[in-house]
Amino acid sequence: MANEKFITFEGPEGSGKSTHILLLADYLREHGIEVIVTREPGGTPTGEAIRDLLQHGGSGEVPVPRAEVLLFLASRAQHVERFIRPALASGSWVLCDRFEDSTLAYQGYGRGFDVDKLRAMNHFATHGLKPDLTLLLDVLPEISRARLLARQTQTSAAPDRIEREAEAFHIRLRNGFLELARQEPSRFVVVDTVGEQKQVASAIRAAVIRRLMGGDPNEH
Ligand code: Z5A
Repeated sequence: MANEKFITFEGPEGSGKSTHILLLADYLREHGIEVIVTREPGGTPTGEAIRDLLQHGGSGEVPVPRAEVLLFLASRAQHVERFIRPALASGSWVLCDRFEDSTLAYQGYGRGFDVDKLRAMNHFATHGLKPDLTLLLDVLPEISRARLLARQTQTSAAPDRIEREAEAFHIRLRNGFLELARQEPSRFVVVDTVGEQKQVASAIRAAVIRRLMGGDPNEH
């Protein structure tokens, strides 16, 4: 139906990215669009190995903050060149759970590294690839904490290193994401995720139809 598009999902943990990326993929496939879903860190064997190092202490030691930045970027460079660009070149739409804005929000606004320097490093890693649309799923820190707690209780999974960060970190992070969206309104759509999942899914579909499919959401 349409030319390839690159859509990223961003937001704090527990905002519903993993849930809604799959719902949007189903919707697009129903409309005859070929879709590939991927994530960061990860998406390639190298990226998944880096994910293990970063999130589950795969090396037996915690990476220092500068190493953490470089590991996220290494995962991204591999992902863009080996997975995302080839998928776009084959005509697929690519939906990616986190991309360069997560580095600006977590390592920049969250950890305090210089945001402009991180932008330049992102540009190096992505070789200039930018999303056509970024859906920022917004959630208050207390709501995201409650959702993650409920999920951990259900699955008995332990919180990861970033989930254990202090409240102030999560507030800076959310404000950082909102600031990034304010700076680039033509790329971002901010979706409030307080409502039920059905309402959130329909807001996401409406944004995609309006921004990328040239349509009126009421007609779909
Ligand atoms: N990170 C970084 O620091 N720098 C970078 O450059 C990159 C990443 C790329 C990746 O974690 C970590 O890496 C992440 C940022 C950092 N830090 N942390 N922590 P990940 O990929 O493992 O996890 P995540 O991206 O943070 O996602 P998540 O915790 O799985 O959350 P989510 O995908 O946004 O939400 P979900 O799994 O779809 O939903 C969470 C729960 O809430 C689930 O039980 C849902 O059923 C429920 N939910 C979702 N929506 C709703 C609504 N609307 N109402 C009620 N309940 C809901």
